[in-house]
Amino acid sequence: MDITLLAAIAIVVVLLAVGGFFLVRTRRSVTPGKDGTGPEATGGTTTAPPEEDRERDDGTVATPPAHAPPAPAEPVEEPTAEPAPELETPPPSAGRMVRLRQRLARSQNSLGQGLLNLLSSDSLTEDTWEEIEDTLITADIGVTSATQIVENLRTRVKVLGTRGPDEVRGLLREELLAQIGGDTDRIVRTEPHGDRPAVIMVVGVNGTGKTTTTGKLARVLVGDGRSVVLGAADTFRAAATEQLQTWGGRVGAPVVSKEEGSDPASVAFDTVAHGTEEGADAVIIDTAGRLHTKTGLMDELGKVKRVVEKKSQVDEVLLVLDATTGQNGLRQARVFAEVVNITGIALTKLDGTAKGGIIVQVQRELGVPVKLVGLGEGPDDLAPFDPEVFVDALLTQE
Ligand SMILES: Nc1nc2c(ncn2[C@@H]2O[C@H](COP(=O)(O)OP(=O)(O)OP(=O)(O)O)[C@@H](O)[C@H]2O)c(=O)[nH]1
Ligand SMILES: [Mg+2]
Repeated sequence: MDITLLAAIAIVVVLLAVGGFFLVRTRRSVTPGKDGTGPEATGGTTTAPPEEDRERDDGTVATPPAHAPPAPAEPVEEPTAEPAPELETPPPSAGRMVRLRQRLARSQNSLGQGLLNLLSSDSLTEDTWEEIEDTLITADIGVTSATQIVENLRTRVKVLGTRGPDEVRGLLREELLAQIGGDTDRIVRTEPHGDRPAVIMVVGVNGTGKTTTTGKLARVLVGDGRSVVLGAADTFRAAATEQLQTWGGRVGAPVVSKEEGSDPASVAFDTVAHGTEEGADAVIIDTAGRLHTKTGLMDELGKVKRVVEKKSQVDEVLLVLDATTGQNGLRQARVFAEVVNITGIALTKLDGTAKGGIIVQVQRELGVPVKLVGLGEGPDDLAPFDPEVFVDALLTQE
């Protein structure tokens, strides 16, 4: 009889525990930065605050899987924390582009060598100048800039008289640098402001490299000794969140996320809130890929930014452009600039195209500088853009 009563009580306790568990399931989750420190890394599931209290949520740990076993009726020992995986130490931002110079030389060298050969021809005929202009245009530098470069070179070659290889290289270097903007301000605004972090949004069409760039940028910042919180505001696909969590986990950057289909603006808002609570230096918000031609999706992006601005100023809106898409990239850039006021370009996949001239064209068209360049699929293949290193790699004799 006693045993039956005890069994009945145990069943009631189990049912209550399971019911309670589903009632309090956290809607926002923060995947810890896996460094074993900070409140997020305490392990286990914690009680979610009520919806209206979300902002004060200390962001404790992810939602458990729906098939989690019911909570045991009797107290059990606290599970021992998993051993913290070893965190990676990415290289700092300084010197990255020099380190990746070979990649640039490999992809852009044909342009540089083509121009140098033409300019070194015994006689610079009308046809040669035309060919020089065509070479520049083929490299996506844009007609206006190509014409300007050729005009300047013609004048300077005339003044110079003789043309040794060094002179020719020097002239071309100067002209290309002038078009790229040797002294343009390309600083990515990642400095915190008093008690709030720098806020960076990453936007662009599908597959350009947004998530990768977000992850790589987090590594750049961590390499420079900064603390970073990532926001998975691509809520279209659960895989997008996982992708970002992998990046964050490797360098100890927490990732704020919500279930698939959630409002991206609310994830972005919560990311800034969490970054502020944590005293992070910077938050980087990854957004879903969206076609610039889909008005509804572009409106949604505008909303994400406006909602974040209720919490904080947005310091950077980085448009991620795939260098291999050429003119189409420019069309995308124009529409994004209208909707969210782009402050910088991250030009990816520059390792996979000889059309590096797009840097010149996109800056000229948008009046927005290229700030970062992606030079490979490796985790540290993102570098602050340095025009001199770029032009020198272009003109390197292989
Ligand atoms: N070679 C090369 N590949 C890159 C570079 N940057 C990104 N990629 C690759 O581009 C592919 C797409 O990258 P993602 O970061 O997933 O692109 P995304 O813009 O987030 O994609 P969606 O979220 O689906 O819109 C991946 O295979 C990346 O490894 C780069 O600089 N060089
Ligand atoms: Mg993505």
